[in-house]
Amino acid sequence: MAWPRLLLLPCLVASTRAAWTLTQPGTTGIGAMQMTVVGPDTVMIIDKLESNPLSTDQGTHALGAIYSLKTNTVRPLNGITTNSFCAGGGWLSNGTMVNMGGNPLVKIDNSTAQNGLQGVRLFNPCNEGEKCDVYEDAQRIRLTSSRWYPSGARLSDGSLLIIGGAFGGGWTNNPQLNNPTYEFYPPKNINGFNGLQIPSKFLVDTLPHNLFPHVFALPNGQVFVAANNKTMMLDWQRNLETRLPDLPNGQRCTYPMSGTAIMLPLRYENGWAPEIIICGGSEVSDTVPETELSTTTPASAQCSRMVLNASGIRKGWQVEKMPQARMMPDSLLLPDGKVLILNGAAGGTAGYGNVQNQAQPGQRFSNAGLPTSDIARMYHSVATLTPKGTVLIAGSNPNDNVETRMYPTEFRAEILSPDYLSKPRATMVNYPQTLRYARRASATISMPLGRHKRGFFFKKVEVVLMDLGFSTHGVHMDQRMVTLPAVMMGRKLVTFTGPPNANVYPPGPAWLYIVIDGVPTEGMKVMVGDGQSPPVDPGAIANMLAKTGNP
Ligand SMILES: *[C@@H]1O[C@H](CO)[C@@H](O)[C@H](O)[C@H]1NC(C)=O
Ligand SMILES: *[C@@H]1O[C@H](CO)[C@@H](O)[C@H](O)[C@H]1NC(C)=O
Ligand SMILES: *[C@@H]1O[C@H](CO)[C@@H](O)[C@H](O)[C@H]1NC(C)=O
Ligand SMILES: *[C@@H]1O[C@H](CO)[C@@H](O)[C@H](O)[C@H]1NC(C)=O
Ligand SMILES: [Cu+2]
Repeated sequence: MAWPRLLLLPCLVASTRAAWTLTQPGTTGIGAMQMTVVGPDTVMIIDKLESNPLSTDQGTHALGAIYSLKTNTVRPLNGITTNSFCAGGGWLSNGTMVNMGGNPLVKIDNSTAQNGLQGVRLFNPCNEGEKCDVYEDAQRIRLTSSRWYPSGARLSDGSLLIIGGAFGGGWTNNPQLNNPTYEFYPPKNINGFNGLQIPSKFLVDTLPHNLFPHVFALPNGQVFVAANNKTMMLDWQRNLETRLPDLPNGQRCTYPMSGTAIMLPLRYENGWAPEIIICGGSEVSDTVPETELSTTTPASAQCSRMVLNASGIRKGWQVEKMPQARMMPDSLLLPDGKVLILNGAAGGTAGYGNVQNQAQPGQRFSNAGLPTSDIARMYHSVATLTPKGTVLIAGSNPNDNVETRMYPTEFRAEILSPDYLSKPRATMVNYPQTLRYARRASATISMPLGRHKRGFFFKKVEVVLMDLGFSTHGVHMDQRMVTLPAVMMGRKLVTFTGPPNANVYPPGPAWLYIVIDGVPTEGMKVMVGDGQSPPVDPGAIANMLAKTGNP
Protein backbone atom coordinates (compact mmCIF):
# COMPACT_ATOMS: atom_id res chain seq x y z
CA MET A 1 0.00 0.00 0.00
CA ALA A 2 1.41 3.35 -0.96
CA TRP A 3 -0.18 5.91 1.33
CA PRO A 4 2.91 7.17 3.18
CA ARG A 5 4.92 7.52 -0.01
CA LEU A 6 2.09 9.21 -1.83
CA LEU A 7 2.08 11.89 0.81
CA LEU A 8 5.48 13.03 -0.31
CA LEU A 9 4.29 13.91 -3.78
CA PRO A 10 4.06 17.70 -3.94
CA CYS A 11 1.24 17.59 -6.47
CA LEU A 12 -0.90 15.70 -4.01
CA VAL A 13 -0.21 18.28 -1.36
CA ALA A 14 -1.25 21.02 -3.70
CA SER A 15 -4.44 19.35 -4.78
CA THR A 16 -6.38 18.40 -1.70
CA ARG A 17 -9.65 17.62 -3.43
CA ALA A 18 -11.01 14.78 -1.37
CA ALA A 19 -12.48 11.71 -2.97
CA TRP A 20 -13.60 8.29 -1.88
CA THR A 21 -12.31 5.42 -3.98
CA LEU A 22 -13.20 1.77 -4.28
CA THR A 23 -10.94 -0.99 -5.59
CA GLN A 24 -11.16 -4.76 -5.96
CA PRO A 25 -7.62 -5.86 -5.19
CA GLY A 26 -7.98 -9.51 -4.18
CA THR A 27 -10.07 -12.51 -3.27
CA THR A 28 -10.70 -14.16 0.07
CA GLY A 29 -10.46 -17.87 -0.80
CA ILE A 30 -13.25 -18.63 1.64
CA GLY A 31 -16.66 -17.09 2.23
CA ALA A 32 -16.11 -13.97 4.34
CA MET A 33 -18.74 -14.53 7.01
CA GLN A 34 -16.75 -13.22 9.99
CA MET A 35 -13.88 -10.77 10.01
CA THR A 36 -11.54 -9.18 12.55
CA VAL A 37 -8.29 -7.24 12.20
CA VAL A 38 -5.34 -9.08 13.76
CA GLY A 39 -2.31 -6.99 12.81
CA PRO A 40 -1.22 -3.85 10.96
CA ASP A 41 -1.50 -5.67 7.64
CA THR A 42 -3.56 -8.72 8.45
CA VAL A 43 -7.24 -9.49 8.80
CA MET A 44 -8.71 -12.81 9.92
CA ILE A 45 -11.65 -14.21 8.00
CA ILE A 46 -13.76 -17.09 9.28
CA ASP A 47 -16.37 -19.05 7.36
CA LYS A 48 -18.27 -22.30 7.79
CA LEU A 49 -17.17 -25.57 6.20
CA GLU A 50 -18.12 -25.40 2.55
CA SER A 51 -16.45 -26.13 -0.80
CA ASN A 52 -14.07 -23.21 -0.47
CA PRO A 53 -11.26 -23.05 -3.04
CA LEU A 54 -8.69 -22.35 -0.28
CA SER A 55 -7.30 -25.51 1.36
CA THR A 56 -5.67 -26.10 4.74
CA ASP A 57 -2.21 -27.66 5.03
CA GLN A 58 -4.04 -31.01 5.36
CA GLY A 59 -5.72 -30.51 1.99
CA THR A 60 -9.20 -30.01 3.43
CA HIS A 61 -11.45 -27.02 2.72
CA ALA A 62 -10.29 -24.07 4.83
CA LEU A 63 -12.76 -22.58 7.31
CA GLY A 64 -10.47 -19.67 8.12
CA ALA A 65 -7.96 -17.43 6.37
CA ILE A 66 -5.60 -14.55 7.01
CA TYR A 67 -5.93 -11.81 4.41
CA SER A 68 -2.85 -9.66 3.83
CA LEU A 69 -3.56 -5.99 3.20
CA LYS A 70 -0.03 -5.71 1.77
CA THR A 71 -0.29 -8.36 -0.92
CA ASN A 72 -4.07 -8.77 -1.06
CA THR A 73 -3.64 -12.54 -0.87
CA VAL A 74 -4.80 -15.08 1.70
CA ARG A 75 -3.17 -17.90 3.60
CA PRO A 76 -5.31 -20.64 5.16
CA LEU A 77 -5.80 -20.85 8.91
CA ASN A 78 -5.28 -24.37 10.20
CA GLY A 79 -6.66 -25.77 13.41
CA ILE A 80 -10.35 -24.92 13.13
CA THR A 81 -11.71 -28.38 13.87
CA THR A 82 -15.34 -27.53 14.65
CA ASN A 83 -18.00 -25.91 12.52
CA SER A 84 -17.68 -22.14 12.94
CA PHE A 85 -20.86 -21.44 10.95
CA CYS A 86 -22.42 -18.23 12.36
CA ALA A 87 -20.08 -17.95 15.33
CA GLY A 88 -19.37 -14.75 17.26
CA GLY A 89 -16.07 -13.35 18.44
CA GLY A 90 -14.07 -10.96 20.53
CA TRP A 91 -10.64 -10.25 22.01
CA LEU A 92 -9.40 -10.79 25.57
CA SER A 93 -7.25 -8.42 27.65
CA ASN A 94 -4.13 -10.46 26.85
CA GLY A 95 -4.56 -10.08 23.09
CA THR A 96 -6.01 -13.53 22.37
CA MET A 97 -8.97 -13.71 20.00
CA VAL A 98 -11.93 -15.90 20.94
CA ASN A 99 -14.32 -17.26 18.34
CA MET A 100 -17.32 -18.90 19.95
CA GLY A 101 -20.35 -20.95 19.03
CA GLY A 102 -21.23 -22.33 15.64
CA ASN A 103 -23.21 -25.12 14.11
CA PRO A 104 -23.38 -28.97 14.18
CA LEU A 105 -21.09 -31.47 12.49
CA VAL A 106 -20.85 -31.16 8.71
CA LYS A 107 -19.06 -33.14 6.03
CA ILE A 108 -18.44 -31.75 2.58
CA ASP A 109 -16.31 -33.43 -0.08
CA ASN A 110 -13.54 -35.06 2.01
CA SER A 111 -13.61 -32.42 4.75
CA THR A 112 -15.26 -32.71 8.16
CA ALA A 113 -15.98 -30.05 10.77
CA GLN A 114 -16.99 -31.39 14.18
CA ASN A 115 -19.98 -30.06 16.07
CA GLY A 116 -19.08 -26.45 16.85
CA LEU A 117 -22.20 -25.34 18.77
CA GLN A 118 -20.11 -25.16 21.98
CA GLY A 119 -16.90 -24.36 20.12
CA VAL A 120 -14.32 -21.99 21.58
CA ARG A 121 -11.53 -21.26 19.08
CA LEU A 122 -8.52 -19.29 20.29
CA PHE A 123 -6.02 -17.38 18.21
CA ASN A 124 -2.87 -15.51 19.21
CA PRO A 125 -1.71 -13.10 16.53
CA CYS A 126 1.83 -13.28 15.20
CA ASN A 127 3.82 -11.08 12.86
CA GLU A 128 3.13 -11.19 9.16
CA GLY A 129 5.24 -13.90 7.57
CA GLU A 130 5.10 -15.98 10.76
CA LYS A 131 2.53 -18.68 10.96
CA CYS A 132 -0.03 -18.80 13.71
CA ASP A 133 -3.12 -20.94 13.70
CA VAL A 134 -6.32 -21.49 15.63
CA TYR A 135 -6.34 -23.65 18.76
CA GLU A 136 -9.33 -25.77 19.76
CA ASP A 137 -9.71 -28.53 22.32
CA ALA A 138 -13.33 -29.15 23.32
CA GLN A 139 -12.29 -31.47 26.17
CA ARG A 140 -10.66 -28.52 27.96
CA ILE A 141 -12.23 -25.41 26.49
CA ARG A 142 -15.84 -25.09 25.46
CA LEU A 143 -19.02 -23.10 26.01
CA THR A 144 -21.50 -24.19 28.68
CA SER A 145 -24.21 -24.72 26.09
CA SER A 146 -24.93 -24.66 22.40
CA ARG A 147 -24.84 -21.22 20.82
CA TRP A 148 -25.59 -20.61 17.16
CA TYR A 149 -25.57 -16.79 16.61
CA PRO A 150 -24.18 -15.63 19.98
CA SER A 151 -22.74 -12.17 20.59
CA GLY A 152 -19.79 -11.14 22.71
CA ALA A 153 -18.40 -8.11 24.50
CA ARG A 154 -15.08 -7.60 26.30
CA LEU A 155 -15.69 -6.56 29.90
CA SER A 156 -13.78 -4.31 32.29
CA ASP A 157 -11.90 -7.31 33.74
CA GLY A 158 -10.68 -8.32 30.29
CA SER A 159 -12.92 -11.39 30.00
CA LEU A 160 -15.59 -11.91 27.38
CA LEU A 161 -19.33 -11.84 27.96
CA ILE A 162 -20.98 -14.37 25.65
CA ILE A 163 -24.70 -13.91 25.28
CA GLY A 164 -27.64 -15.51 23.51
CA GLY A 165 -27.80 -17.73 20.48
CA ALA A 166 -29.81 -20.83 19.72
CA PHE A 167 -29.39 -24.55 20.37
CA GLY A 168 -29.47 -25.16 16.65
CA GLY A 169 -29.59 -23.54 13.26
CA GLY A 170 -32.79 -22.47 11.62
CA TRP A 171 -34.20 -19.23 10.44
CA THR A 172 -36.31 -17.57 13.08
CA ASN A 173 -35.64 -18.38 16.71
CA ASN A 174 -38.35 -20.07 18.81
CA PRO A 175 -38.78 -21.18 22.44
CA GLN A 176 -37.42 -24.67 21.73
CA LEU A 177 -34.25 -23.42 20.03
CA ASN A 178 -33.64 -20.33 22.15
CA ASN A 179 -30.67 -20.30 24.54
CA PRO A 180 -31.77 -17.37 26.74
CA THR A 181 -28.60 -17.27 28.84
CA TYR A 182 -25.22 -15.64 29.08
CA GLU A 183 -21.81 -16.86 30.25
CA PHE A 184 -18.22 -15.68 30.47
CA TYR A 185 -14.96 -16.75 28.91
CA PRO A 186 -12.97 -17.68 30.90
CA PRO A 187 -15.78 -19.04 33.12
CA LYS A 188 -16.44 -17.16 36.39
CA ASN A 189 -17.86 -18.16 39.74
CA ILE A 190 -20.33 -15.29 39.91
CA ASN A 191 -23.80 -14.74 41.38
CA GLY A 192 -23.95 -18.40 42.41
CA PHE A 193 -23.60 -19.91 38.93
CA ASN A 194 -20.04 -21.21 39.28
CA GLY A 195 -19.01 -21.34 35.63
CA LEU A 196 -22.44 -22.24 34.27
CA GLN A 197 -24.79 -20.24 32.05
CA ILE A 198 -26.96 -17.54 33.64
CA PRO A 199 -30.62 -17.12 32.57
CA SER A 200 -31.70 -13.85 30.93
CA LYS A 201 -35.39 -12.91 30.89
CA PHE A 202 -34.64 -10.30 28.23
CA LEU A 203 -33.65 -13.08 25.83
CA VAL A 204 -37.00 -14.78 26.46
CA ASP A 205 -39.02 -11.59 26.03
CA THR A 206 -37.28 -10.73 22.75
CA LEU A 207 -38.25 -13.93 20.94
CA PRO A 208 -38.44 -14.62 18.08
CA HIS A 209 -36.02 -12.04 16.66
CA ASN A 210 -33.21 -12.06 19.22
CA LEU A 211 -30.23 -13.80 17.59
CA PHE A 212 -26.88 -11.98 17.42
CA PRO A 213 -28.03 -9.31 19.89
CA HIS A 214 -26.24 -5.95 19.64
CA VAL A 215 -24.05 -5.62 22.74
CA PHE A 216 -21.80 -2.80 23.99
CA ALA A 217 -19.81 -2.58 27.21
CA LEU A 218 -20.74 0.82 28.68
CA PRO A 219 -18.68 3.37 30.61
CA ASN A 220 -20.88 2.73 33.66
CA GLY A 221 -19.65 -0.88 33.81
CA GLN A 222 -22.93 -2.34 32.56
CA VAL A 223 -23.61 -3.76 29.12
CA PHE A 224 -26.15 -2.39 26.64
CA VAL A 225 -28.12 -5.08 24.79
CA ALA A 226 -30.60 -4.63 21.92
CA ALA A 227 -32.67 -7.42 20.43
CA ASN A 228 -35.89 -7.39 18.41
CA ASN A 229 -37.49 -4.02 19.35
CA LYS A 230 -36.26 -4.12 22.95
CA THR A 231 -33.24 -2.73 24.77
CA MET A 232 -31.73 -3.10 28.23
CA MET A 233 -28.68 -2.61 30.40
CA LEU A 234 -27.24 -5.78 31.91
CA ASP A 235 -25.38 -5.32 35.18
CA TRP A 236 -23.36 -8.52 34.81
CA GLN A 237 -21.66 -8.07 38.17
CA ARG A 238 -25.02 -8.30 39.97
CA ASN A 239 -27.03 -10.17 37.32
CA LEU A 240 -29.62 -7.42 37.01
CA GLU A 241 -31.45 -6.41 33.85
CA THR A 242 -32.68 -2.82 33.59
CA ARG A 243 -35.05 -2.33 30.71
CA LEU A 244 -34.67 0.69 28.47
CA PRO A 245 -37.40 2.00 26.11
CA ASP A 246 -38.42 -0.13 23.10
CA LEU A 247 -37.29 1.04 19.67
CA PRO A 248 -40.04 3.30 18.30
CA ASN A 249 -42.36 2.67 15.35
CA GLY A 250 -41.94 -1.08 15.47
CA GLN A 251 -38.29 -1.01 14.33
CA ARG A 252 -36.66 -4.42 14.89
CA CYS A 253 -32.93 -4.71 14.75
CA THR A 254 -31.75 -8.29 15.16
CA TYR A 255 -31.61 -11.37 13.00
CA PRO A 256 -33.46 -12.08 10.79
CA MET A 257 -34.64 -8.45 10.93
CA SER A 258 -30.99 -7.41 10.98
CA GLY A 259 -30.33 -3.76 11.59
CA THR A 260 -27.01 -2.33 12.61
CA ALA A 261 -26.07 -0.79 15.95
CA ILE A 262 -23.20 1.40 16.88
CA MET A 263 -21.95 3.13 20.00
CA LEU A 264 -20.99 6.60 18.80
CA PRO A 265 -17.50 7.84 19.71
CA LEU A 266 -17.03 8.16 23.47
CA ARG A 267 -15.62 11.68 23.76
CA TYR A 268 -13.71 13.05 26.73
CA GLU A 269 -15.27 16.48 26.10
CA ASN A 270 -18.61 15.15 27.33
CA GLY A 271 -17.30 12.78 29.96
CA TRP A 272 -17.37 9.74 27.64
CA ALA A 273 -21.21 9.74 27.69
CA PRO A 274 -22.34 6.77 25.59
CA GLU A 275 -24.82 7.24 22.76
CA ILE A 276 -26.22 4.29 20.85
CA ILE A 277 -27.62 4.48 17.32
CA ILE A 278 -29.53 1.62 15.72
CA CYS A 279 -30.24 1.81 11.99
CA GLY A 280 -32.21 -0.24 9.52
CA GLY A 281 -33.63 -3.70 10.01
CA SER A 282 -37.37 -4.03 9.69
CA GLU A 283 -40.64 -2.52 10.86
CA VAL A 284 -42.62 -5.66 10.15
CA SER A 285 -44.34 -7.09 13.25
CA ASP A 286 -42.61 -10.05 14.86
CA THR A 287 -45.94 -11.88 14.84
CA VAL A 288 -45.93 -12.12 11.03
CA PRO A 289 -45.15 -15.78 10.30
CA GLU A 290 -41.97 -16.73 8.44
CA THR A 291 -44.04 -17.98 5.53
CA GLU A 292 -45.36 -14.47 4.89
CA LEU A 293 -41.91 -12.90 4.74
CA SER A 294 -40.14 -12.73 1.41
CA THR A 295 -37.33 -10.94 -0.37
CA THR A 296 -39.77 -8.12 -1.08
CA THR A 297 -40.56 -7.50 2.60
CA PRO A 298 -39.52 -3.86 3.02
CA ALA A 299 -36.52 -2.87 5.12
CA SER A 300 -36.49 0.00 7.62
CA ALA A 301 -34.83 3.37 6.95
CA GLN A 302 -35.15 4.39 10.59
CA CYS A 303 -32.23 5.25 12.85
CA SER A 304 -33.02 5.42 16.55
CA ARG A 305 -30.56 7.09 18.86
CA MET A 306 -30.34 7.60 22.59
CA VAL A 307 -27.74 8.91 25.04
CA LEU A 308 -27.41 6.36 27.84
CA ASN A 309 -27.33 8.68 30.82
CA ALA A 310 -30.22 9.75 33.06
CA SER A 311 -31.35 12.66 30.90
CA GLY A 312 -30.82 10.81 27.64
CA ILE A 313 -32.89 7.83 28.77
CA ARG A 314 -35.65 10.18 29.96
CA LYS A 315 -35.70 11.74 26.50
CA GLY A 316 -35.89 8.27 24.92
CA TRP A 317 -35.06 7.16 21.39
CA GLN A 318 -34.81 10.02 18.89
CA VAL A 319 -35.72 9.05 15.36
CA GLU A 320 -34.29 10.04 12.00
CA LYS A 321 -34.25 8.48 8.54
CA MET A 322 -31.43 7.17 6.38
CA PRO A 323 -31.56 8.08 2.69
CA GLN A 324 -32.27 4.40 1.90
CA ALA A 325 -33.91 1.58 3.81
CA ARG A 326 -31.42 -1.16 4.64
CA MET A 327 -31.67 -4.74 5.78
CA MET A 328 -28.40 -6.30 6.99
CA PRO A 329 -26.33 -3.12 6.78
CA ASP A 330 -22.87 -2.78 8.32
CA SER A 331 -21.87 0.32 10.22
CA LEU A 332 -18.34 1.39 10.89
CA LEU A 333 -16.80 4.06 13.05
CA LEU A 334 -14.09 5.92 11.16
CA PRO A 335 -11.22 7.59 13.03
CA ASP A 336 -12.38 11.03 11.86
CA GLY A 337 -15.57 10.50 13.88
CA LYS A 338 -17.86 9.70 10.99
CA VAL A 339 -20.06 6.64 10.85
CA LEU A 340 -20.09 4.74 7.58
CA ILE A 341 -23.19 2.71 6.86
CA LEU A 342 -22.76 0.28 4.01
CA ASN A 343 -23.76 -3.07 2.58
CA GLY A 344 -27.10 -4.68 2.96
CA ALA A 345 -30.09 -5.04 0.76
CA ALA A 346 -32.95 -2.75 -0.11
CA GLY A 347 -34.98 -4.53 -2.73
CA GLY A 348 -31.96 -6.34 -4.08
CA THR A 349 -29.50 -3.47 -4.49
CA ALA A 350 -26.39 -2.52 -2.58
CA GLY A 351 -24.99 0.93 -2.08
CA TYR A 352 -23.33 3.19 0.39
CA GLY A 353 -24.54 5.88 2.74
CA ASN A 354 -22.84 7.93 5.38
CA VAL A 355 -23.68 9.58 8.67
CA GLN A 356 -21.76 12.57 9.87
CA ASN A 357 -21.78 12.54 13.60
CA GLN A 358 -21.44 16.23 14.27
CA ALA A 359 -23.98 17.52 11.78
CA GLN A 360 -27.43 18.71 12.81
CA PRO A 361 -30.32 16.24 12.58
CA GLY A 362 -31.72 16.35 9.11
CA GLN A 363 -28.32 17.08 7.58
CA ARG A 364 -26.56 14.25 9.25
CA PHE A 365 -26.82 11.79 6.42
CA SER A 366 -24.90 12.32 3.29
CA ASN A 367 -23.92 10.03 0.48
CA ALA A 368 -22.36 12.74 -1.64
CA GLY A 369 -19.13 11.63 -3.27
CA LEU A 370 -19.41 8.03 -2.14
CA PRO A 371 -18.79 5.34 -4.73
CA THR A 372 -21.31 2.57 -5.21
CA SER A 373 -20.44 -1.05 -5.73
CA ASP A 374 -21.86 -3.45 -8.26
CA ILE A 375 -21.17 -6.32 -5.88
CA ALA A 376 -24.22 -7.29 -3.84
CA ARG A 377 -23.18 -7.65 -0.22
CA MET A 378 -26.02 -9.41 1.48
CA TYR A 379 -26.34 -12.21 3.97
CA HIS A 380 -22.94 -13.28 5.31
CA SER A 381 -21.01 -10.24 4.21
CA VAL A 382 -18.63 -8.25 6.36
CA ALA A 383 -16.73 -4.98 6.57
CA THR A 384 -14.08 -3.60 8.88
CA LEU A 385 -11.98 -0.51 9.27
CA THR A 386 -8.31 -1.43 8.89
CA PRO A 387 -5.30 0.06 10.67
CA LYS A 388 -4.46 1.79 7.38
CA GLY A 389 -7.69 3.75 7.61
CA THR A 390 -9.24 1.94 4.67
CA VAL A 391 -12.35 -0.23 4.87
CA LEU A 392 -12.10 -3.89 3.85
CA ILE A 393 -15.39 -5.25 2.50
CA ALA A 394 -15.91 -8.91 1.66
CA GLY A 395 -18.32 -11.79 1.58
CA SER A 396 -21.96 -12.40 0.76
CA ASN A 397 -23.17 -15.94 0.61
CA PRO A 398 -26.86 -16.46 1.12
CA ASN A 399 -26.40 -20.15 0.26
CA ASP A 400 -25.81 -23.51 1.97
CA ASN A 401 -22.62 -24.21 0.08
CA VAL A 402 -20.45 -22.42 -2.45
CA GLU A 403 -22.88 -21.22 -5.11
CA THR A 404 -22.29 -19.76 -8.56
CA ARG A 405 -25.85 -18.84 -9.45
CA MET A 406 -27.45 -15.57 -8.34
CA TYR A 407 -26.59 -14.50 -5.58
CA PRO A 408 -23.28 -16.34 -5.75
CA THR A 409 -20.74 -16.94 -3.03
CA GLU A 410 -18.73 -13.77 -3.33
CA PHE A 411 -14.96 -14.12 -2.99
CA ARG A 412 -13.98 -10.68 -4.28
CA ALA A 413 -12.67 -8.31 -1.62
CA GLU A 414 -13.03 -4.56 -1.96
CA ILE A 415 -11.06 -1.76 -0.36
CA LEU A 416 -12.93 1.47 0.22
CA SER A 417 -10.65 4.43 0.80
CA PRO A 418 -12.38 7.28 2.63
CA ASP A 419 -11.82 10.84 1.42
CA TYR A 420 -9.29 11.55 4.17
CA LEU A 421 -6.83 9.21 2.45
CA SER A 422 -6.59 11.53 -0.52
CA LYS A 423 -5.36 14.37 1.71
CA PRO A 424 -1.85 15.00 3.05
CA ARG A 425 -1.39 12.67 5.96
CA ALA A 426 0.93 12.58 8.94
CA THR A 427 2.72 9.44 10.08
CA MET A 428 3.12 8.32 13.67
CA VAL A 429 6.81 7.80 14.26
CA ASN A 430 6.90 6.86 17.95
CA TYR A 431 4.03 5.61 20.02
CA PRO A 432 3.54 3.69 23.27
CA GLN A 433 3.22 -0.11 23.10
CA THR A 434 0.99 -0.07 26.16
CA LEU A 435 -1.41 2.50 27.52
CA ARG A 436 -2.19 2.60 31.24
CA TYR A 437 -5.45 3.95 32.63
CA ALA A 438 -5.37 7.69 33.34
CA ARG A 439 -1.58 7.81 32.79
CA ARG A 440 0.23 10.20 30.50
CA ALA A 441 1.69 8.92 27.26
CA SER A 442 3.13 10.50 24.16
CA ALA A 443 3.58 9.94 20.47
CA THR A 444 5.62 11.65 17.80
CA ILE A 445 4.22 12.56 14.45
CA SER A 446 5.89 13.47 11.23
CA MET A 447 4.09 15.83 8.90
CA PRO A 448 4.01 15.41 5.14
CA LEU A 449 7.02 17.11 3.60
CA GLY A 450 5.16 19.56 1.42
CA ARG A 451 3.30 21.08 4.31
CA HIS A 452 6.44 21.41 6.43
CA LYS A 453 8.15 23.54 3.85
CA ARG A 454 5.34 26.02 3.96
CA GLY A 455 5.52 26.15 7.75
CA PHE A 456 2.90 23.54 8.37
CA PHE A 457 -0.02 24.75 10.43
CA PHE A 458 -2.98 22.83 11.74
CA LYS A 459 -5.88 23.63 13.97
CA LYS A 460 -6.92 20.43 15.65
CA VAL A 461 -5.19 17.32 16.94
CA GLU A 462 -7.24 14.46 18.26
CA VAL A 463 -5.97 11.23 19.80
CA VAL A 464 -8.34 8.38 19.13
CA LEU A 465 -8.33 4.86 20.52
CA MET A 466 -10.29 2.31 18.51
CA ASP A 467 -11.39 -1.26 18.94
CA LEU A 468 -11.97 -2.40 15.37
CA GLY A 469 -14.25 -5.13 16.69
CA PHE A 470 -15.41 -8.42 15.26
CA SER A 471 -17.74 -8.21 12.28
CA THR A 472 -20.35 -10.78 11.32
CA HIS A 473 -23.96 -10.63 10.11
CA GLY A 474 -23.93 -6.81 10.28
CA VAL A 475 -23.09 -6.99 13.99
CA HIS A 476 -19.85 -5.30 15.01
CA MET A 477 -19.03 -6.78 18.39
CA ASP A 478 -16.85 -4.53 20.56
CA GLN A 479 -16.51 -1.82 17.93
CA ARG A 480 -15.54 1.26 19.92
CA MET A 481 -13.94 4.65 19.61
CA VAL A 482 -12.67 6.66 22.58
CA THR A 483 -11.13 10.11 22.27
CA LEU A 484 -8.40 11.07 24.72
CA PRO A 485 -7.42 14.53 25.96
CA ALA A 486 -4.27 15.57 24.09
CA VAL A 487 -1.93 18.51 23.70
CA MET A 488 0.67 19.26 21.10
CA MET A 489 4.12 20.06 22.50
CA GLY A 490 5.83 21.85 19.64
CA ARG A 491 5.21 20.50 16.16
CA LYS A 492 5.87 16.82 16.61
CA LEU A 493 5.20 15.64 20.12
CA VAL A 494 1.63 14.80 21.11
CA THR A 495 1.05 14.08 24.78
CA PHE A 496 -2.18 12.54 25.92
CA THR A 497 -3.80 10.69 28.79
CA GLY A 498 -4.88 7.04 28.67
CA PRO A 499 -8.58 6.19 29.06
CA PRO A 500 -9.83 6.99 32.58
CA ASN A 501 -10.75 3.42 33.50
CA ALA A 502 -11.50 -0.09 32.26
CA ASN A 503 -15.18 0.69 31.71
CA VAL A 504 -14.46 3.39 29.15
CA TYR A 505 -11.98 1.14 27.30
CA PRO A 506 -11.86 -2.49 28.52
CA PRO A 507 -8.28 -3.78 28.84
CA GLY A 508 -6.93 -5.36 25.69
CA PRO A 509 -5.87 -4.53 22.16
CA ALA A 510 -6.60 -1.14 20.62
CA TRP A 511 -5.56 0.86 17.58
CA LEU A 512 -4.26 4.35 18.21
CA TYR A 513 -4.87 6.97 15.53
CA ILE A 514 -3.83 10.62 15.67
CA VAL A 515 -6.26 12.73 13.72
CA ILE A 516 -4.95 16.05 12.44
CA ASP A 517 -7.55 18.40 11.04
CA GLY A 518 -9.75 15.40 10.27
CA VAL A 519 -7.01 13.30 8.64
CA PRO A 520 -5.98 10.22 10.65
CA THR A 521 -2.52 8.70 10.69
CA GLU A 522 -2.34 4.95 10.23
CA GLY A 523 -3.49 3.18 13.38
CA MET A 524 -0.83 1.63 15.63
CA LYS A 525 -1.52 -1.34 17.84
CA VAL A 526 -1.36 -0.63 21.57
CA MET A 527 -2.33 -2.75 24.54
CA VAL A 528 -4.60 -0.95 26.98
CA GLY A 529 -4.08 -2.03 30.58
CA ASP A 530 -1.36 -4.41 31.72
CA GLY A 531 -1.75 -7.00 28.96
CA GLN A 532 -2.46 -9.71 31.53
CA SER A 533 -4.87 -12.59 31.00
CA PRO A 534 -8.40 -12.12 32.30
CA PRO A 535 -9.13 -13.74 35.69
CA VAL A 536 -9.02 -17.54 35.53
CA ASP A 537 -11.03 -19.50 38.10
CA PRO A 538 -10.01 -23.19 38.04
CA GLY A 539 -12.99 -24.10 40.24
CA ALA A 540 -15.48 -22.51 37.84
CA ILE A 541 -13.79 -24.20 34.85
CA ALA A 542 -13.84 -27.60 36.58
CA ASN A 543 -17.51 -27.19 37.52
CA MET A 544 -18.42 -26.15 33.98
CA LEU A 545 -16.57 -29.12 32.43
CA ALA A 546 -18.16 -31.53 34.92
CA LYS A 547 -21.72 -30.27 34.43
CA THR A 548 -21.79 -29.66 30.69
CA GLY A 549 -21.72 -32.11 27.87
CA ASN A 550 -19.38 -31.88 24.95
CA PRO A 551 -21.55 -32.34 21.88
C1 LIG B 1 -11.67 -37.61 -1.63
O1 LIG B 1 -10.57 -38.45 -1.37
C2 LIG B 1 -10.40 -39.49 -2.32
C3 LIG B 1 -9.29 -40.41 -1.82
O2 LIG B 1 -8.14 -39.66 -1.44
C4 LIG B 1 -10.10 -38.88 -3.69
O3 LIG B 1 -9.99 -39.87 -4.65
C5 LIG B 1 -11.28 -37.97 -4.08
O4 LIG B 1 -10.97 -37.29 -5.27
C6 LIG B 1 -11.52 -36.93 -2.99
N1 LIG B 1 -12.74 -36.17 -3.29
C7 LIG B 1 -12.80 -34.85 -3.27
C8 LIG B 1 -14.12 -34.24 -3.65
O5 LIG B 1 -11.86 -34.15 -2.97
C1 LIG C 1 -42.37 -4.30 20.49
O1 LIG C 1 -42.78 -5.54 19.96
C2 LIG C 1 -43.80 -6.16 20.74
C3 LIG C 1 -44.04 -7.54 20.18
O2 LIG C 1 -44.43 -7.50 18.83
C4 LIG C 1 -45.06 -5.27 20.73
O3 LIG C 1 -46.05 -5.85 21.55
C5 LIG C 1 -44.68 -3.89 21.27
O4 LIG C 1 -45.79 -3.04 21.18
C6 LIG C 1 -43.52 -3.30 20.48
N1 LIG C 1 -43.11 -2.03 21.08
C7 LIG C 1 -43.27 -0.87 20.43
C8 LIG C 1 -42.83 0.35 21.16
O5 LIG C 1 -43.72 -0.80 19.30
C1 LIG D 1 -25.91 13.17 29.21
O1 LIG D 1 -25.06 13.30 28.09
C2 LIG D 1 -25.34 14.44 27.33
C3 LIG D 1 -24.53 14.37 26.05
O2 LIG D 1 -23.18 14.22 26.31
C4 LIG D 1 -25.03 15.69 28.15
O3 LIG D 1 -25.33 16.84 27.41
C5 LIG D 1 -25.89 15.65 29.42
O4 LIG D 1 -25.54 16.72 30.27
C6 LIG D 1 -25.69 14.34 30.16
N1 LIG D 1 -26.66 14.24 31.23
C7 LIG D 1 -26.35 13.76 32.43
C8 LIG D 1 -27.46 13.70 33.42
O5 LIG D 1 -25.21 13.41 32.74
C1 LIG E 1 -5.15 -15.29 27.33
O1 LIG E 1 -6.05 -15.79 28.27
C2 LIG E 1 -6.78 -16.93 27.82
C3 LIG E 1 -7.80 -17.27 28.89
O2 LIG E 1 -7.22 -17.64 30.07
C4 LIG E 1 -5.84 -18.06 27.52
O3 LIG E 1 -6.54 -19.17 27.02
C5 LIG E 1 -4.82 -17.61 26.49
O4 LIG E 1 -3.87 -18.61 26.26
C6 LIG E 1 -4.12 -16.35 26.98
N1 LIG E 1 -3.26 -15.84 25.93
C7 LIG E 1 -1.99 -15.53 26.13
C8 LIG E 1 -1.25 -14.96 24.96
O5 LIG E 1 -1.44 -15.73 27.20
CU1 LIG F 1 -25.45 -16.88 9.42
